[in-house]
Amino acid sequence: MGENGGDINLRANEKETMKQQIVTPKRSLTKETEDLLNKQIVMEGTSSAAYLSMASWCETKGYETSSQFLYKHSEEERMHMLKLFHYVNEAGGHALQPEVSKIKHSFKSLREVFDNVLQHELEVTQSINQIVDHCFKIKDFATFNFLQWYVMEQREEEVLARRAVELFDLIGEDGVGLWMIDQEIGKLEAYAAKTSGQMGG
Ligand code: OFO
Repeated sequence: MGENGGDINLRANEKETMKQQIVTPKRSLTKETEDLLNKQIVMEGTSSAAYLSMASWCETKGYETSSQFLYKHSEEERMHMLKLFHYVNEAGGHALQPEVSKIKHSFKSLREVFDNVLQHELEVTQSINQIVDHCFKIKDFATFNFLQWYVMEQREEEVLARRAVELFDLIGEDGVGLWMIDQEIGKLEAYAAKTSGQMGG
């Protein structure tokens, strides 16, 4: 076949690839959206593993309340991940078990733990916002709608993490300060729920 024939074949291949990107009767997700949701699955799986590791470190250091708080949050992150699994699979895609690696096991201080939590939650919010933006642009309103739960959840998660970091400045870490901070961490969920309620969440 001549050069033109090659071009035609190339164009046919491109068309085939494009077709695969388009929603088919078997699936309501584009491949690109599926990939973005799978990346979010990695983030939620990483959150769960990172918080589990932090919980364990806190437990070994005697920060009992922070440890319980983080164990619980690790479970919640797993639930966030599973919610995505079911959504992707029910929409005709394939949710992939994430590879989670490079989890930090030790920390310089309790403050470093919560600084890391805040930093991580800000990244998760950014990632969710990018997917929401993508879904809006391609008019995938079902996924856009599904992701609103995560938008609201991130608001609460950020309030929690920010408040935790503020406690270190408010109370101070000297003397019984760290013990008090650990106690206050246990009251944060009620505070975050109240605050997001006031924000309309
Ligand atoms: Fe899943 O909200 Fe935190 O990471």
